[in-house]
Amino acid sequence: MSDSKVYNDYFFDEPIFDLHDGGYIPLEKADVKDQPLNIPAVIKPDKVDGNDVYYTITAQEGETQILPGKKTKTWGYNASLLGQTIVFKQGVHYHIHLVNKLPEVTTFHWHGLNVTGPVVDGGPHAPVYPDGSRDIDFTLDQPAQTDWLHPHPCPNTARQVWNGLAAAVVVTDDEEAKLPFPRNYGVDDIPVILQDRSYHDNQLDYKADYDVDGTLGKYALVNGTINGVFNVTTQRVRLRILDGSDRREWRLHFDDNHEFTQIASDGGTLPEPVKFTKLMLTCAERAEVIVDFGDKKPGDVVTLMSDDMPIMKFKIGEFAKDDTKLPEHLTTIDAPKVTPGLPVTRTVMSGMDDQVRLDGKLFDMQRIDRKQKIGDTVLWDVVNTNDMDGGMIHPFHMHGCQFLVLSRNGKEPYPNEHGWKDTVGVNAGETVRIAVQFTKFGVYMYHCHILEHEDTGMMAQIEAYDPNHEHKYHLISMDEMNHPKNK
Ligand SMILES: [Cu+2]
Repeated sequence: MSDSKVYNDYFFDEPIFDLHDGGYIPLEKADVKDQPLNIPAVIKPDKVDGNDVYYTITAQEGETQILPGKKTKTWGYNASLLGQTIVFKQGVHYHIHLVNKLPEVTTFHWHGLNVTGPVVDGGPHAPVYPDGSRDIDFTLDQPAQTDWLHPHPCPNTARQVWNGLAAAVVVTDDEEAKLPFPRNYGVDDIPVILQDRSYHDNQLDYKADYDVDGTLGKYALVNGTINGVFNVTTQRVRLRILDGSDRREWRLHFDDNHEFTQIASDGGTLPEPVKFTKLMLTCAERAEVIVDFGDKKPGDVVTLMSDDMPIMKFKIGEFAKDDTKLPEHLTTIDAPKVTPGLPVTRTVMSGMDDQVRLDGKLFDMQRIDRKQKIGDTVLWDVVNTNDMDGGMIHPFHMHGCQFLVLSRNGKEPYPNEHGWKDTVGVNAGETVRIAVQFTKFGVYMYHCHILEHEDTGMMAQIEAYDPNHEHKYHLISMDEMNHPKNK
């Protein structure tokens, strides 16, 4: 990539951007004073024993000061809202005690982690009932990346995320640690969790705001803060941006058109840094970017926008000069060779509203829709048919793997899609070809990550199998998940 190339494009198909349909709710400016941006605390381990690290993660109710006046009843992981940030290191064996202090069943899904399914992965087959707990353990064996923890209980994922459950997961490794990236958490390396909510007398009311095509809120929140301000004390700041919304796409840019450099996507470091002035994320996608404020002086304010609405500010303070340049080559993606002789897997996302389907069907927790052998690399054509009202972008997510995006309607993927991903926004009428390899056995979900589409049933299951070791799975029904016989 040439050093000078700066992209000024959101790339996705503009006619289906999330602002044209009848139910679209544009962001509004909230009548809330600027306030410090919430930086979630990093979770502390219960115990460290050599290479074994123990955590307790509790899904809990709480209250959060979001708007002036009455606090808002919210949910979070070890926090009143969102969650403490969980930092994992490649190669470490983690033991996690999952506790549910919510009044209803939930699950703990590790979005982006390659762990066995369906239980450790935390989909709907791994319920944790109120006042109950579950213990999982896994050895983290994937590269540095930004993932996230969120609930996944069918059909209540969207409401539980809306209530506040979402935590940033930061994976580190020795290779990424050598790259000249900012990595001082909370100082020059911060999560930017993008969400939108409306409030009713300062409270959330999911039912009132519900939209079957994806629930939107009128106020933008970053890390749970409305009109948040981050004090910049270093020349370069790394933002771990996550679209943690139920439905909203974010079209990000700075008010002064400041450029920024993407260094990582969902599954970790990009092969080459990509410079932008605009970046669009669809639900559940992540982008790590570095913003170099070297051209700013103390007192300057740079505002991050989505479309025409300010969503947070960077207030420039004193900082030491740091003109560190990124190398042109960041990492090598070891693309697995496609296994010869296997057909292309074709999967179709169709419809809008309550007509959304995956491969023409609604989700059934007790049906295995596909199988793929562990270690095989299979081409998947992920299709978004454009059969209603001009269509919409469906963000396609797979559990249990990171995939490579090979093409969009036969053309090159977007310039920031050359790294590992677990979620890809598919335009209406588009076929996105991806290369999929599972490394762990399990039953995994794949679905649209507009959470209300997922809850409606735009989801299916694949078994990643090891022909030499048969695994039996107890696939519970949605009824059993929601109404345990003997919890
Ligand atoms: Cu969808």
